[in-house]
Amino acid sequence: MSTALEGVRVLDMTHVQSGPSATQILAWLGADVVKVEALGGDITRKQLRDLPDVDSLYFTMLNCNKRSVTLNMKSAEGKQIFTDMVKQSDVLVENFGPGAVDRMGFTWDLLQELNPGLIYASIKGFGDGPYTHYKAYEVVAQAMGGSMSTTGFEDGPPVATGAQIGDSGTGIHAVAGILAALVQRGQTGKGQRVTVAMQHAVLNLCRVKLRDQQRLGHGPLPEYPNKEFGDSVPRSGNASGGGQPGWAVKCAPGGPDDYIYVIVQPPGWAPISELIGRPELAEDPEWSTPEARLTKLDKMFQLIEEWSVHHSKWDVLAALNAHNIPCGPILSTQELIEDSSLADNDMIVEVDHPQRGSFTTVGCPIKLSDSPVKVETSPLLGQHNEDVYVRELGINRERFAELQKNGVI
Ligand code: CAO
Repeated sequence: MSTALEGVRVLDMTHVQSGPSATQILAWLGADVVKVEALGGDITRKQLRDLPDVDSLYFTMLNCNKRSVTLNMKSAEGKQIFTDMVKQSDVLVENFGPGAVDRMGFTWDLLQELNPGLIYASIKGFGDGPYTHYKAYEVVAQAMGGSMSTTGFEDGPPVATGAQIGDSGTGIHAVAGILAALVQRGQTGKGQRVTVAMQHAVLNLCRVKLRDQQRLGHGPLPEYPNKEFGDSVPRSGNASGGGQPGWAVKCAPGGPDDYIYVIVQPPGWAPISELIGRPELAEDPEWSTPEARLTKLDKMFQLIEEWSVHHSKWDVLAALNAHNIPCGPILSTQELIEDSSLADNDMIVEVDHPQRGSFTTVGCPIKLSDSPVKVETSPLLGQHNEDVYVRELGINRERFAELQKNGVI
């Protein structure tokens, strides 16, 4: 079967997480992704290693289905080879520190001249302005995009979220931009520049918090558990903050992830009252309407917890779902990696790796009926030098050996 991005060639100059997460998705959608690495390789190959002398899971889990070539972009011959590769590519993606590709000598003007159809995507920490030249990592973007100030409890410090919204969240935004540019190129024949800033992507994901910032101008936010409000949206713990109240309540036997997140929609209150052994609350005007409950959400969830604490999160999940009540047990990483339904959905996948044996990774969450994804290993450093340089670029074997000897590849 063909794949959605068959025939699309991506020059992948990404490293660490944000960029690699984007190009991995492109590879899963069928693009031929050639990762161009400095001779020492993407720094993450050696970071957080769990086994000696083999590519780390940090690298293998973000670089599946790609090919790897090494190329010294600071050498004259390296630049020439890169020029030839640009001419044969549809998309160039990079996430170096600001200005790095320009300093290599490849400005957008030059890249367009070399290949007018090229789509050139960059991920940076920030847009134009006072922070343009600043580097950024995941939690920097969470800090400056609105996530940290709104995450955590009101009496504690700002908190980083485990979901990598700054890196992989930005990567997904970059994929959307690249795909849109490919579609537009189909109409115009022209490539274009795609830029995504991590701060902007996180802000986009924090959109509803800016909704609440503006609502705050008209008074306190009643669906927040907070009693006092200042000038900004406060950290609101586990409150959903949305139209339907929710909270994480404790379950048996009381371990760190023995909680379930419960949402109380209006029709859910009667069955919940029944389940928690307080059927009279379904009719009690003090409790029976969403407006009545809104003033005492903490007490409402306390009542639910007095029941849930005697049952496992799995039993509570079944009991609540029997009444169509939205809820979600808090799943630990161990529970997730062992979850057979995720494996059945190809979301937890075993991949053979030439050095590691096999490793477990997270599969592709985007399912296309006519473009199936087979997750394949990340490449070893420079594994595809010969494929790309000799067979595809037509460099003869003698020059190939010279390039190796001279530290160009
Ligand atoms: N050949 C020769 N040199 C190469 C090369 C190659 N193939 N590939 C990269 N390099 C060089 C670059 O030219 C650059 O050198 P100069 O600074 O001399 O121009 C250098 O390697 C890379 O610089 P960097 O600033 O990207 O790397 P860093 O480790 O100092 O910073 C990071 C890392 C992530 C902070 C920075 O890349 C960044 O801000 N990126 C944009 C935002 C981003 O994506 N952050 C998310 C990272 S994931 O958490």
